[in-house]
Amino acid sequence: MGNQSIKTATTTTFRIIHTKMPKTHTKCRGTNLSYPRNDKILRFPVPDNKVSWDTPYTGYKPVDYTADSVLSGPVWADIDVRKPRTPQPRWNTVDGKIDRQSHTGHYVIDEFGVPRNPVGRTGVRGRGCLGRWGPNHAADPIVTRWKRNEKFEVMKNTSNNKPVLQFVAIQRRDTGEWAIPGGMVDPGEQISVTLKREFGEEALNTLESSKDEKEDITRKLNELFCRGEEIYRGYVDDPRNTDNSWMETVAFNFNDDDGTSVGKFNLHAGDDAVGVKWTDINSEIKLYASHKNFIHETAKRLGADW
Ligand code: RP5
Repeated sequence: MGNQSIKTATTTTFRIIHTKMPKTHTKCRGTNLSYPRNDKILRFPVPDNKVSWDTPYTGYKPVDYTADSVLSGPVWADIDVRKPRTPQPRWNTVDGKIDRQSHTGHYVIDEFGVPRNPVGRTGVRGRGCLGRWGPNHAADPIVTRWKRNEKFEVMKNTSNNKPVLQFVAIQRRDTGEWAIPGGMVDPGEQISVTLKREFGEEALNTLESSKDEKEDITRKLNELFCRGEEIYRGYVDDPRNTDNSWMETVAFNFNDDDGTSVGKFNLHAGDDAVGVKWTDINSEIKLYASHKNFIHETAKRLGADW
């Protein structure tokens, strides 16, 4: 599919660019790798050449694991559809308000009657700590500004003369890793709304702001977020992924080009974030899941140093 523009109900205009499926995943498989938030659960080893479902892997015995927090039946989770006489979700479509479509295309339903990870084996069956069977949809706001000195001049990398870009990174409470302040798309929610909500909650702590502060933040966010550039749409190499549940995202870049809007905000970590900062972008950064790829793509698009 080529590039196209969409208009949402909030008249936000985004340029959409479609991206390809990753060839493999690395953060959700490994030897001696325990599952996030439960070090008693060890992933069954999946070497590079056994990731693909097309390659036979005799003796592949992934552990079947779904966290108690998911099995207890919160609103954000599906029921265990593998139990007999359980109503089946409508896979590969919008099922009521739940979007069960994958950005990667049509996914396969496996021999246990549940979706099969489109990238390949992970060494864990079940849902792990993800709520949905199949794709779990998220949205990632990549908010950027140019790095400036005291005179407000854009700073450059002296070795290649390219301007240095910064983005708002949050530190995740669960793994301690730095990440884009993304979050899950609520059922029926527009991505443009998720992007603003998650950025406000995690990077500006709007959940604890006063009414006046919230109004000011909302106005500035509306101005910046009304023009976004789609960077990525698809599978996320997330450490929580399993053979039957995986993360997908739509990542948008919002660049405060002249540094006069969000570039001047006081950042405050909130919700699931324990830290927040403007972070210099370069090839050395280490980030959660496949977020480094999205940041690299953003730097390329804006002609920034990498
Ligand atoms: C990642 O998990 C997505 O890219 C997004 O940043 C994040 C959403 O999950 P939570 O932060 O809500 O746990 O895969």
